[in-house]
Amino acid sequence: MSRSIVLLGGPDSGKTNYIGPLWRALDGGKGALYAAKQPEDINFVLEITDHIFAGEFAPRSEHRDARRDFEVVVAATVGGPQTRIIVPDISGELWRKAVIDCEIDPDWMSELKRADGALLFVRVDSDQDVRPLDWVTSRNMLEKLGGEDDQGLPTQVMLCELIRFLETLLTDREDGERPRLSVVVTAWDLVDVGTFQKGPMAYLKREYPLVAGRLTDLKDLDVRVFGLSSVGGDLKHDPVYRQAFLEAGPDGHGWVAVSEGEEGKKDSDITLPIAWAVGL
Ligand SMILES: Nc1nc2c(ncn2[C@@H]2O[C@H](COP(=O)(O)OP(=O)(O)O)[C@@H](O)[C@H]2O)c(=O)[nH]1
Ligand SMILES: [Mg+2]
Repeated sequence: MSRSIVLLGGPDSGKTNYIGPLWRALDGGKGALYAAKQPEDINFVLEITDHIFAGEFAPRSEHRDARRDFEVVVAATVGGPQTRIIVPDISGELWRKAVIDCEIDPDWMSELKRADGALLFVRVDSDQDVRPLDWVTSRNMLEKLGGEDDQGLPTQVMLCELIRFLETLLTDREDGERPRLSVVVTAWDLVDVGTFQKGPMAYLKREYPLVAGRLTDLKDLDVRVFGLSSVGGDLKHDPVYRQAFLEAGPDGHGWVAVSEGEEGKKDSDITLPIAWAVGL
């Protein structure tokens, strides 16, 4: 089995809190994809689901030196073609290097070159957008960007660079089609009704116009935008939702909002952004 898909996103974009519910969905096998093998680091997944089952988001990893990549093998049907889904645990420092010095970590680079599809995570209301973080605070970068006032810019610059990497590095699919990129707007449960109905692409156009423009221009990638709520609501700030979540049991709360004419519709299959990137 040679196919792989990478899942990327800056720090705090919702990757870890997707992995837990994703594993439960893949293991349950009710969605478009199921898990063809147990993940090697099943403890990592269990640590995440422990938090979520207790009605909390999994916290950010404290020990940044202990890198924890996640990998799971998925398939659509028993005995059908398998794909490795890889979520590299990329530190703020590595992001900074990639964006500022255009220097990608060799392991990460070879993963990208092997992959024929990707998911890119962007989170709604990420406080990392307004609160400086390691890959944004670099004096170097702020100087390069000019204004320190435009808080949205660093994230956009990072995302645009990432899209450029994906465009040049991802490999063509076996069927000759362009590599697929699922752009996933996470914590989609946080947006207001109007924003929800306009859909995640309209959200990107408003909040990240450079990124949205870049996505519209892409020639070498086939792009689709999804809204995602890994746990179905705001466990941190919405006690009523949290209570309902705890009472209903741990699984099946997450959903995906699909773009393109079907905005406003929730699908409970959170494997969909991966399934589309795989080519289903
Ligand atoms: N409302 C809401 N917030 C989420 C969801 N998923 C993640 N978050 C928030 O995003 C934060 C960062 O998520 P995390 O998975 O740690 O991001 P990572 O750094 O990319 O692994 C969490 O602490 C939550 O506050 C979701 O489905 N809904
Ligand atoms: Mg994480």
